Amino acid sequence: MALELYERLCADDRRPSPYCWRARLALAHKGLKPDYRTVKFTEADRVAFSGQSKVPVLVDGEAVISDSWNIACYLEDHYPDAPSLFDGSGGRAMARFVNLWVDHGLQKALSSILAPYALAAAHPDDRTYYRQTREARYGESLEALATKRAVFLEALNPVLEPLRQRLNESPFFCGERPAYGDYLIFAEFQWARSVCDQDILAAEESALRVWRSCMLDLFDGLARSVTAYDTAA
Ligand SMILES: N[C@@H](CCC(=O)N[C@@H](CS)C(=O)NCC(=O)O)C(=O)O
Repeated sequence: MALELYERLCADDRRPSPYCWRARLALAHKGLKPDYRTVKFTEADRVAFSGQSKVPVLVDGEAVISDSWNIACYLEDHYPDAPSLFDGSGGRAMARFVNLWVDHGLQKALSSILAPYALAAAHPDDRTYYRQTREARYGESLEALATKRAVFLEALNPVLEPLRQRLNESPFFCGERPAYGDYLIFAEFQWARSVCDQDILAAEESALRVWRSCMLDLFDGLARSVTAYDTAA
């Protein structure tokens, strides 16, 4: 049956959306290879069949699933014989917590740094939309936001501390092998390397860089295979 993942398309065929990377990696973990359908920001009508306007959207035969968390749960529940994303109900609850922490913590800290870069990485057809929506969100111009990069980088530092400490305990956040918690966190750094020509982890001497490199190697280098600035990460 047809398996299709609708995901964000940016300039130079970039696929930066962290939400879409969550779904890409969850599918790969389950050994599933979808056909990718690309959607620009200004083409929300292309996913209107899902009853909402955002990506990712997964189509699996008759089933249509939007929202990255719903997609992960759908894959876990409908492909139980493939490797588990959560490792049980306690693991699912913990992954949900990581999901919420990433959305409200790590992603917020990164987005102030990345938004100005993401404007240049947006598809040319989407740049006006991106500027208008993001400047409304931040309450200032993207150029004004960019002047505060050093302040935002300093604010990111303590947010990364639990990640550094956890990775001193095991090679992956989820233990000896990667699982959905790793994908949730990695997707943010994949976003960063897709839009920003300056490595967000350049100053890191911790296991975080080693982990990112391992994540880039997963699934025959799935995350390495797309257009990104930081090809050496
Ligand atoms: N909670 C959703 C969020 C999805 C989301 O925000 N996707 C972005 C990907 S770029 C989007 O479609 N944004 C539309 C917009 O900003 O207009 C999820 O986890 O999938």
